[in-house]
Amino acid sequence: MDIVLCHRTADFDTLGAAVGITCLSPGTRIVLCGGAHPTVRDFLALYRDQFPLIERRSVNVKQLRSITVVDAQQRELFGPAAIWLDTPGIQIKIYDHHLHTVADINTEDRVIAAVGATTTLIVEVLQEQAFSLPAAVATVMALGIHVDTGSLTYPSATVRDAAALTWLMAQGANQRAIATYTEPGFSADLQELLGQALDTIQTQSIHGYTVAWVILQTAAYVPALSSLTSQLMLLSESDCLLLANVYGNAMPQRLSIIGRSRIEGVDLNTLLQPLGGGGHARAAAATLRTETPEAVLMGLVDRLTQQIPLPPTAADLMSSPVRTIRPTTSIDQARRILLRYGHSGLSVVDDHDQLVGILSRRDLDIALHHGFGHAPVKGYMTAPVRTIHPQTTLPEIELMMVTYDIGRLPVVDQSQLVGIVTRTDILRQLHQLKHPVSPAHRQVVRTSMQEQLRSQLLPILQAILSTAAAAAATQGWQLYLVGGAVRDLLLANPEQLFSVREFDLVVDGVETRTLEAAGVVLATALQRAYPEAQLQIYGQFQTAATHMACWRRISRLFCRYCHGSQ
Ligand SMILES: [Mn+2]
Repeated sequence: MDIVLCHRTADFDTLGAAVGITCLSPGTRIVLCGGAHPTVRDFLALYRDQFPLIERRSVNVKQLRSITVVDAQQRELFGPAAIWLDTPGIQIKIYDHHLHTVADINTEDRVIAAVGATTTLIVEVLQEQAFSLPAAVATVMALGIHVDTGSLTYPSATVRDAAALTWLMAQGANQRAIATYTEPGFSADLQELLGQALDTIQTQSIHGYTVAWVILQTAAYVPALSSLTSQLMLLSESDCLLLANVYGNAMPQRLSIIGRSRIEGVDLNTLLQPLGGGGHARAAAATLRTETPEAVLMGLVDRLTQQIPLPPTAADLMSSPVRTIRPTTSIDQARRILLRYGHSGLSVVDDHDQLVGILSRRDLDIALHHGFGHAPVKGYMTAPVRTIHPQTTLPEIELMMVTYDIGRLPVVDQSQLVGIVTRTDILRQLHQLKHPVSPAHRQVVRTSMQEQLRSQLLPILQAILSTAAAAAATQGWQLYLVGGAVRDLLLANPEQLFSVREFDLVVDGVETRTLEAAGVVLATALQRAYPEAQLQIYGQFQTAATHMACWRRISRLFCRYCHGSQ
């Protein structure tokens, strides 16, 4: 006899995977090892006859030939059926997608992969062997993938899960049944518990993330508490939630803990493993006996808050220096600058470099629409301006952008404008976070390299750059380091001082007209500072190069004047 075991409190993934196994090897019977999730129970009340289920007590252990285990690899999750795994000479095979649990079932035959649902692994075998499935089978397997991947929205969902769902749809999975069982209503009991949880939930803000916890006392074990946990997390707008349920009268008390998190860097599996629980980084659970449930929960909250990484701050995310204009700049000039540099807005500063307003593309459009191209921007800019501090965290910045619908937040330090964080900076960061990386390798996507230049560039080269930058500043120009030197600096070993053989510098300013011969002007200024350098001027391109001897090697500096695109 061949059997496939569904873990305790069977969910759709373990059931869907088990049903798939019975198609792969006909004659295999399914054993539910200890109850089922209420929604699965409701589903089976109608669909039971479509699948070859067998009661645990009807299994003739002496005739057992093979056991397939799906969606778990720990013996205790199979309740009393676990002893069957010790039957001498029995073939055991495991299919699972929990990568970080400690397996204690003795077999070499394992298919373990980082997919959103175990069912996906079985679908891939069925698809490869060109099976065609009855609609009820396709439906329960699709439910397994939908429920375990949040209909492909959880970070654990993969392309393989999506492909498996596509195939199951083609096999006739019933969309109406899927809709019914993926979003089940809350029972009266759960509704009451949810109310109680919302009244007593506690929250704490850690580095801008909301961490929440709640403890619920009930007379008996509550099934489907995991769906209540997900719902509670949504309603309380928390980023991480630990729900504890103390139940029964026996001493020590039974405590079950369910965790949900959407904070990158938090690993609930690691958090709950010492208590004998586990699961995934973002969803895990544990059940234990304890005399001090509150102390256990508070201990977990404590360790959880220590796991929360420091999020990137404005100082990490901002672009600097900021392109600024004066309140007296005309709307037409501002429009030209925006067009030329592809910015979505400009910071307006007064003569003391104090930020006095922001001119967004929207403000500009309004002014132009009314024919006020010649008017100064001060009449159309947004003021006062909401600003942030270099230490403002990513979650706080995101919240401000969403709450006030603003796309650019100037970063102000001691009343000086030091940078700007735009929607693009935030998206770049959030997008990076979508691809899981280990905390050790995670790094902020930096848009400013000034700090790196200051700390790593060879002092003599820094001095040359500073001289060129100062000369540019006196003309009201901005100077950019471009080309190979930037690439080399990005790739440089942060532990070592960095040297380059040549720099490419681009000069640019608001008024194209004043930029005439800028390369020549700057090269001349450099030559004044370094009289030993030779100056060559290439008239045609208004490019100048100074050849100068410095620090035992020849550093060639090319100052290129770059025409604007208009
Ligand atoms: Mn699963």
